[in-house]
Amino acid sequence: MAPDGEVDQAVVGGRLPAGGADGIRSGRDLFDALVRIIHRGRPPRPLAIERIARPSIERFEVYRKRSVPVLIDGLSADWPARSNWSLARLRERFADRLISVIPTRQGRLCTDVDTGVAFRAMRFGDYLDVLERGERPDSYLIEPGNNWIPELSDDVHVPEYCRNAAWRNTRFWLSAANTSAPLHRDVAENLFFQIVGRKRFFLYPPAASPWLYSNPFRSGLPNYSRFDAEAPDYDRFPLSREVRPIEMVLHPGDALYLPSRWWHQTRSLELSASYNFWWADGALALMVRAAEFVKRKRGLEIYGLESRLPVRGAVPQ
Ligand SMILES: O=C(O)CCC(=O)C(=O)O
Repeated sequence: MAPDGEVDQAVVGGRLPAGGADGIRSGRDLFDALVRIIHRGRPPRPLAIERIARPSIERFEVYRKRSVPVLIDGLSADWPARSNWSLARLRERFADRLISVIPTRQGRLCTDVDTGVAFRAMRFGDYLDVLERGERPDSYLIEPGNNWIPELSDDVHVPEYCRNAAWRNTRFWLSAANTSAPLHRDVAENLFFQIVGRKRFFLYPPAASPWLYSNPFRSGLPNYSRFDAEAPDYDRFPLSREVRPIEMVLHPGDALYLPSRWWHQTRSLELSASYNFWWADGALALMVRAAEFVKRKRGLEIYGLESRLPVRGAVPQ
């Protein structure tokens, strides 16, 4: 709901759309408008992403402390996942397991601004059938790595950068070509590994948030944006024209360090398998736990997501 027009006029200062369907509709929009004013309406500058070979912990910490994403070569070179995650091998090992998926529409993750995302359980073999036919399932396999198919964690090595983190979580992502996840951000640090196929990422720094039309704080998806970086609608979201995304394509073997709160939108360009580690220490770990607590209280999806699904890793009879 748009608050009264006075607010609109007070904060516009030439930077905000005057009303309109996606002008100031919530407290969040008002908050973002104030932050834009504090930044004198200047969005963050574009950044070039470096590619480096396996850094020492000390070198990695330089990027982490500055909240700068970086592409890292060679981190998964010795992972069994690199040979184990063909469709045929996955079928051999896990066809009868249950997996968790989020429904998709035309390859795009289904989200609901009121209720968040809804996971479903299905038999892994049925999901693989569709992928093996070269078709796109009507869902995206997004699997909490250590829960449903715990053996997946034997195929990866926990990176040394997050091995001793106070809070850690993982996910396995398997999708057909042209499956996409909308623009969103997470509180935790993220090291994202592309194992099979190529995946495109659009990234924006946290400082771009006031230009990205976040959902309201109290929505089911407070960490998601209403803006689509792949198909920008600048009539509805004129401010987003001022922030250009960083676009990159991850290839098998690439790892992307995605710092806490960086916005990201993804699309698998071909059949794709990925794995990521989220982690947090110190105050960030407290924030992650607080966010999980609030989401759990509200019945929304959380990183671990197990609470919503009926059975864990069960073999259907
Ligand atoms: O791989 C994807 O499609 C989404 C990845 C993602 O959102 C994440 O790692 O936080």
